[in-house]
Amino acid sequence: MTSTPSNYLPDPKQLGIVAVGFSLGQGKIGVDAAPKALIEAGLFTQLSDDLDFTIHHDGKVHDYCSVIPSSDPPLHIAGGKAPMLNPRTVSNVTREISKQVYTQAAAGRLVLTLGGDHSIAVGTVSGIHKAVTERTGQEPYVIWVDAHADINTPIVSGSGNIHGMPLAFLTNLASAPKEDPEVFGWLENTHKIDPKKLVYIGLRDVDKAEKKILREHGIKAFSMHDVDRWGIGRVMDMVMEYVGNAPIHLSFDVDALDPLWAPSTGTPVRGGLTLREGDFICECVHASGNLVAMDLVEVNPHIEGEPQIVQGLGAQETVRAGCSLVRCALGESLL
Ligand SMILES: [Mn+2]
Repeated sequence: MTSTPSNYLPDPKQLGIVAVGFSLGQGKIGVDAAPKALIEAGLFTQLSDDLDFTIHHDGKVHDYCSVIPSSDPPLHIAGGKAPMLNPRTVSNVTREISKQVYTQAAAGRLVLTLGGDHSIAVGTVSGIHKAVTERTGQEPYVIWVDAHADINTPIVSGSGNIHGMPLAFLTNLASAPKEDPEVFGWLENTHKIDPKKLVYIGLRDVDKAEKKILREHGIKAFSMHDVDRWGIGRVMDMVMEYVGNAPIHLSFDVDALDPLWAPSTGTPVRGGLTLREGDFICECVHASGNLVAMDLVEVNPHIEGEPQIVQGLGAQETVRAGCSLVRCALGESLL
């Protein structure tokens, strides 16, 4: 297999992996078990043996117990619909993740983070942004592949689950709440990302307040409507044209895929991407030579999905889909 040269990595075959066993950005247990399931399905072997990566991994799935407070009551925000859930926990854990990915990216490695729920992106996006900007002088664009926009502010969030808010904090639409400035206070001292350097693909379940945010800030978004209209090929042409030659952080929520392909996830939404469309997105990002980091999140091996799915198969299929997405982003090609 010939490998694509990288525009931003000194040696594109050096891969840093951070395994994040964290689920408290949402309410369902099991998403913390994803890294173990992905590793047991052979992901690391596929990356090292088939795709020739040298893997830098500490051998652990992190649970971040040492930074999780013993008590973390819901945080009521003035004017908010629902209190933020596990606010200090998510803040502390994402701060650690930010340091972990920073260390890997500052060493010039491609960084793969295996989640965990999507709240962990507060850590991955901030840490990658800082390291890549320092190392290359260019700010990365974030390609966010997801059924949801994950850009609720704590005031408009209807659930209080922080996995629906990471992009609000990362883009500075939300900042450390005055009710407890420690919550994401650490993020105030890092770079925030420009909402113009964010592109969505796969949206189909966007809250009313989020639609307003996307419109008002001119955030680039390709919904499933666009995929239907143009096909995934043309959508990816437009995405890559928008991103230009900047470094890319791909944050892939497995719920972007239709539940037929990825049933084992906390908030499935019908009418999503096929597995091939998901793989195609990853192949296009790889082909640009600009990928510097990837997150794979929201695989929940404890959820079996729709009742018509044969017992046990849902989780297995979702894990397999996740491995496929990662391999495609990291250079696997059909021919
Ligand atoms: Mn998400």
